[in-house]
Amino acid sequence: MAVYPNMNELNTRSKYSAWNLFAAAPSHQDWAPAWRQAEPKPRYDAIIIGGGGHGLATAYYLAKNHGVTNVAVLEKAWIGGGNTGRNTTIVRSNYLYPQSARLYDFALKLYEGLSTELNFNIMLSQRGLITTAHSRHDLDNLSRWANAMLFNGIEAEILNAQQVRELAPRLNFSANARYPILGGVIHRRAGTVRHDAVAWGYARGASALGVDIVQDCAVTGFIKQDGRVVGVQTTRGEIRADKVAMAVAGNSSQLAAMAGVRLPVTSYSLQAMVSESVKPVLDTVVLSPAVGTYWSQSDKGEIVFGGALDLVPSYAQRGSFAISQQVLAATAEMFPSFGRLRVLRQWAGTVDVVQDSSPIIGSTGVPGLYINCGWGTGGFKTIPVGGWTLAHLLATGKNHELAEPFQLERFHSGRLIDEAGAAGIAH
Ligand code: FAD
Ligand code: PYC
Repeated sequence: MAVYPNMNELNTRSKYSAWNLFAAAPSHQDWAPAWRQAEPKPRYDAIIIGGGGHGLATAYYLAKNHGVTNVAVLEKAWIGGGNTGRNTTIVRSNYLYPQSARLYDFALKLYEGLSTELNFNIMLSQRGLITTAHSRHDLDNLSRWANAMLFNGIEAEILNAQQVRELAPRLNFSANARYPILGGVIHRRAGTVRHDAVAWGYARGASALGVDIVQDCAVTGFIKQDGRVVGVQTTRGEIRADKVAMAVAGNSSQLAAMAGVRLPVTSYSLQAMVSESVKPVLDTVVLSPAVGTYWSQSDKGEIVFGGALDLVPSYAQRGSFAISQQVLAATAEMFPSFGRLRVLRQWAGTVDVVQDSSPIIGSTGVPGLYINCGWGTGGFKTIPVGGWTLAHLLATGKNHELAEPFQLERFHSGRLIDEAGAAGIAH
């Protein structure tokens, strides 16, 4: 029988890569590392700060789409260890406004081809997402949402209560349910993607094209010359570059402040949980805005569920008891049989929330420094498009047309894109 080492022992500096985890099992020896563990060079054409999905995808598309390969991704800990490895893996493109629909649907289309593109199974499962309605008011809101989606060319179907029941029979359809289910909307192309695989697949692809992925390398400051960012200070020394981009999610405002940029971002904890594994009991993703909770079942059989932001600005990656309690109570109410499950793990990530619930992708106003941030509770689904558009800007000096509406400048012009209504888990 395979004997696996203690997880604490594995979680040490020199053992960050997934390959090492598998290599620890006697039956999985001699695997080639999926990406090179690079040492930082003194100079690059471009530096990407943050080895989450967005940073790694940016590096991959810089190399793949634009032939820019003298690139480093600098990650303060291990790749995918931020929100990319902490999220609940839901992908969808059911947003309200045309600018968002274009951006989010391009991301979903890239996800649809990503396993082939990267030759790495990202385990995309388009099992559909049902958003439930519990009152006449909810039905009206969902109709408006579905109509906006159809108008933007995104598929959506309004369901009656019986249709919801056929798709998710374990929901609470009892006559005295506190949140009676009157219907819902299904977005059938939505689903889940294995989050680690996205980080590892992009890392592997970028590394194969020549990108240096440098873990355990925190950026601690910016080097400026005549007002222009020309490099970064790091825990492993100074590194120069013509262009520096940051994709650091929950740390965006802190890091940008080091370069003198003030962002309209507030950081909050967002938490989630998984239960013990059970046989297949939930074939779709279900989201109930009324109870602020959502559920899916992982390929391992765990029920994956989570709730709203903590609503107290914080950098603590644990989440408050009040929200945990709300999520658990909502789960027992909405799926009575899940009340008997044991919760295995609870965790949180720090998400960067922007007032209009839309991302920022573009220039920072400081020459040489570019940014991808503000995805709040919903930026896993956009990793491919975040990388694609930021790479375009770095390589060409021009905003990609999909990213044009999402500039920092919109907070001066007032052209906000308020997606709070479609954020799913509100932010
Ligand atoms: P990250 O993955 O956080 O990567 C940023 C990286 O930057 C980190 O690895 C960090 O260590 C590094 N970094 C920070 N500071 C520095 C520094 N100074 N120097 C070097 N490196 C640095 N989105 C969805 O679309 N669907 C979901 O179902 C979903 N569920 C979620 C559930 C939870 C509980 C959470 C917390 C988030 C969820 N999200 C979801 C949001 C999603 O996870 C994020 O928007 C997305 O992962 C952001 O990706 P990223 O690459 O920008 O950030
Ligand atoms: O963006 O779909 C989403 C989401 C679900 C849970 C957290 N974020």
